[in-house]
Amino acid sequence: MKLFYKAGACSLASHIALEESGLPYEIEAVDLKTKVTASGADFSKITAKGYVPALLLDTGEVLTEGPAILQYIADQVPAKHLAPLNDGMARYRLQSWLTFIGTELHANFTPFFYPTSGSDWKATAMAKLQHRLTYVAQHIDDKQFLLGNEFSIGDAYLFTVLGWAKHIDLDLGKWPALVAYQERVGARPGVQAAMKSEGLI
Ligand SMILES: N[C@@H](CCC(=O)N[C@@H](CS)C(=O)NCC(=O)O)C(=O)O
Repeated sequence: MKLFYKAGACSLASHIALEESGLPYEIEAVDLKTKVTASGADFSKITAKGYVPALLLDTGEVLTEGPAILQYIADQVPAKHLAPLNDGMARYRLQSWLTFIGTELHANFTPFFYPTSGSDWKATAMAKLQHRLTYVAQHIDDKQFLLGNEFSIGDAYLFTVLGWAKHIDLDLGKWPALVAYQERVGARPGVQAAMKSEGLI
């Protein structure tokens, strides 16, 4: 498998999942402005969506959309418990979290990363982030990880998105549970390896 990524972007979650899976994989950086990959390939031909993450499978197929990629990786290695088995409520709870992180957190960081975003949009997004992060902090308060005591792909995604707070005017210090969670997840060898490989630490 090969993961197309941009350092520190949402593709970091897939990178962490690959590390945690123990599966063999490669990575290739993408310049999202020019849509050219590190080896000089036209990224628009790999995925017409033009954004990361994109996972080139061993079959030659390309899978896009972070939550789908994360679940694909987890399902290759069920013994690693990166996602609950797809046979009951626990999996739907994970999907609920992946959707929440994607649409309520990730999407509300987006305006801060584009110079053309207006101040009204940013103010609305910041208010939503404050509200949603308070919800996450309350949920995580008595837990090690998003789903309880075991790390999952939900944590790979949440950790990645929380890492963006330092790039915008959002101090996570007001939620000690989130700061402790960030430290806990960030200390995992798989997370450290993915971050080192992207030049983030
Ligand atoms: N819906 C996509 C969104 C992916 C996304 O937002 N990717 C960003 C980086 S975090 C990107 O590549 N942006 C460049 C672009 O939109 O052209 C997913 O969940 O995978």
